[in-house]
Amino acid sequence: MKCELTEISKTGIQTYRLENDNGMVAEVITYGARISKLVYQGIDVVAGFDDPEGFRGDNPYFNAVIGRFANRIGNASFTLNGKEYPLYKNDGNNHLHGGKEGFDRKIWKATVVGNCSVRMDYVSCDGEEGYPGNLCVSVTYSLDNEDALCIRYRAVSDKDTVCSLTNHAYFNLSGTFDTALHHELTIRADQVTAIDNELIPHGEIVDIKGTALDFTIPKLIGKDIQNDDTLLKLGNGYDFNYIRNNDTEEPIATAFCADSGIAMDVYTDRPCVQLFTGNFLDGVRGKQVYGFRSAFCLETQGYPNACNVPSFPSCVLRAGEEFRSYTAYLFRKP
Ligand code: FUC
Repeated sequence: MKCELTEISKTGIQTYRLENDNGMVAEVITYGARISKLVYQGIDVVAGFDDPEGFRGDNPYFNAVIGRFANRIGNASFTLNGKEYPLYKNDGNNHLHGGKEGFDRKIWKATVVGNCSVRMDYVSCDGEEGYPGNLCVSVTYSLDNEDALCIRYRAVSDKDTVCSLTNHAYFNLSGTFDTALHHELTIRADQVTAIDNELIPHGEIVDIKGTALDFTIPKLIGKDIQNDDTLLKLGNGYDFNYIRNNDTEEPIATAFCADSGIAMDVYTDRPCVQLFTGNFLDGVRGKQVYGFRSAFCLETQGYPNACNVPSFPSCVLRAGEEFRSYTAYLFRKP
């Protein structure tokens, strides 16, 4: 097992390379604390760029840490302790994935913290993107010999704030990023948060058993994606927050690609996962060309827009308390 600094780009982005005893490799860069490469049995399963500088260009959050608040906040504002906090509107009238310059666009400070672990630290200042409180965030990537990439999130604020962190990895388990539609997917969730026509969850929770959104029984992503289900039309494909049924011992989701024989289990202690089927990908050129629906994302998260919906579990992080969560992507050949 090893973890080492392998490259410093022309603007100073550092690349850390983690390799386990089976030869599985994860590369993580300090720009956005992103996964730049994830190679399992010779197949790189994440989208990205060979040159870390490539991530600075136009791409929809490729494999980055998302914060301070993952997914959307309706109307780009929330009220906490009686005070209203206006946020940056970077998605129509709404706030998406942390704002104009979210955690995905920051340079993080890297420290090797184990024989196959690197920790990335970032301090988000009071008022950054409109959020209250100085928030110290650390995200630790570890690769183990079970072929799992584990991400541990920690954050502490000096004022009450809101916090929900995720990683926005774009996966394709086949080796080519031609299409994501041929992956068989399981999501252990009977419900999603309903959305309005700006994709904002407003509080309603819908039962999806037996509908086109249902992945409780393994199903190809492409099977029902053209269905005229109202929510699917709104999302222009899958772009939904699934609320887990199961406890955290079992994966919240599993993806499988018959072409490569690779399966990926997603373990997390978060209550939800956003399935996004690359509906906004439009031919970004990187290691490969990433076209419409060529990759899928399983973004573990708290309830989107929770800061505006009292019936959702709270996303408030009190001053001095620690936000902690983890997500692990386990790779195997069944
Ligand atoms: C996902 C989606 C959003 C957004 C982004 C790029 O998180 O929920 O709709 O487009 O990815």
